[in-house]
Amino acid sequence: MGASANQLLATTDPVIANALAGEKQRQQDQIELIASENIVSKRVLEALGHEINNKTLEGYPGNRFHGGGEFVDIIENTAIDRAKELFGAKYVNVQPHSGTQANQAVFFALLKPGDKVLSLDLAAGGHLSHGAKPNLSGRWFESHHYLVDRDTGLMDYDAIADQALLIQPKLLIAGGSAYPREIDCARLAQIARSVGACFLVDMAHVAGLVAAGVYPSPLPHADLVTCTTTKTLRGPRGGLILSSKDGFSKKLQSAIFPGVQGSLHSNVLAAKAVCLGEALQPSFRAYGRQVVTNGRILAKSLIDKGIKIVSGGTDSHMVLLDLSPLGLKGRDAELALASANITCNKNPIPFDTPKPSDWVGLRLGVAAATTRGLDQLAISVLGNTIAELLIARSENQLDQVSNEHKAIVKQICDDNPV
Ligand code: DSN
Repeated sequence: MGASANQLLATTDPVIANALAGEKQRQQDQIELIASENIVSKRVLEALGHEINNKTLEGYPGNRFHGGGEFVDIIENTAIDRAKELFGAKYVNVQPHSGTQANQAVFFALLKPGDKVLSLDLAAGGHLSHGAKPNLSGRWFESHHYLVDRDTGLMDYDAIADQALLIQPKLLIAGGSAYPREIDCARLAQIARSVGACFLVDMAHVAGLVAAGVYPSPLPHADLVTCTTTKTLRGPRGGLILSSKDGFSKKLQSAIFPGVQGSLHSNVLAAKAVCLGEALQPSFRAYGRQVVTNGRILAKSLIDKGIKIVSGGTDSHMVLLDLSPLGLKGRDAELALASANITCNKNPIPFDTPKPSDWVGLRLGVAAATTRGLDQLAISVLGNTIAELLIARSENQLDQVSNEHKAIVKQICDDNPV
């Protein structure tokens, strides 16, 4: 029997082997609450680590620029068919290397430099690739952003309609990285139509919940939908473009290749096909239901302990904490949770300062924790633990509690192995 990949690295490249082993152990020992992360199956990992990685191909199935693509063609066509079935799409491109590149391709297909884009403000939960100033999308296009209601933290559709009328964007974008609530895509589609804009929904964070039928699908309303396969969809790092409308496929095919990408990533395509196949199984619907339940339980357990939650709750896997009543910054809160082996990230909240070190938000997500088996009870224990760590940090009492809380987290990790 030949040596496994890990054994080979252990003898030939111990620096990398040790870092990989350390990361694997870290994933077992820490509760992962970064909302964009998940734990993929061994089948997805098998596809990612397969020799198909060695294959270079440009173009699309049946029309490649290199020979020897017959097996990748099977894989790419299967991934497309599965994504169509899962999301009820007419058009799917599975080649984007990331969600950002999927969005870039949409910009490239639909807009000219200088055209106007209207999207959710970054601090209100939008994404860099939706026209944020430091991103190519914000440098090359005239980007405008809508906010959320200052009191409720919810999207204000009347205000968006007024802003769209004033700005007359060519592209209206919904979705992002930190908006925990359902989005009324039917209303946004109507707003887009009223000003002659195309409507793009970036469902990166909620794609798995849409697939599981526990979050409303944007497909019937949006002209185009992009997502990653990484987050709640529980697949490899990469993106998808989907549409249930006619008329975009030709432009989008050439926008991805040769527009913004060269050769495809054959192993990632195989892993996407595997994850999409898994998402079609009944067990994935059960997973999605548990994610949404766990998100609500996490929000409730924090609120019960007096922690302020942006928008007062969640409809998804994600909970956004407003730490300002505790006098804490997101980075301090991130470190406080890290002291008990809980991993998360500082985040801006609506109307927050642009300076990351001063952000007063903390974003938590339960997609990965749910995959490793945490149920309502474990999530509620975790919620109480998080609240106590934050309160202790705000009262400079963290040293007194973090050992006790580390033990609670260890028990949860031991009970739910990765
Ligand atoms: N957009 C980033 C996030 O949500 O964490 C990475 O995918």
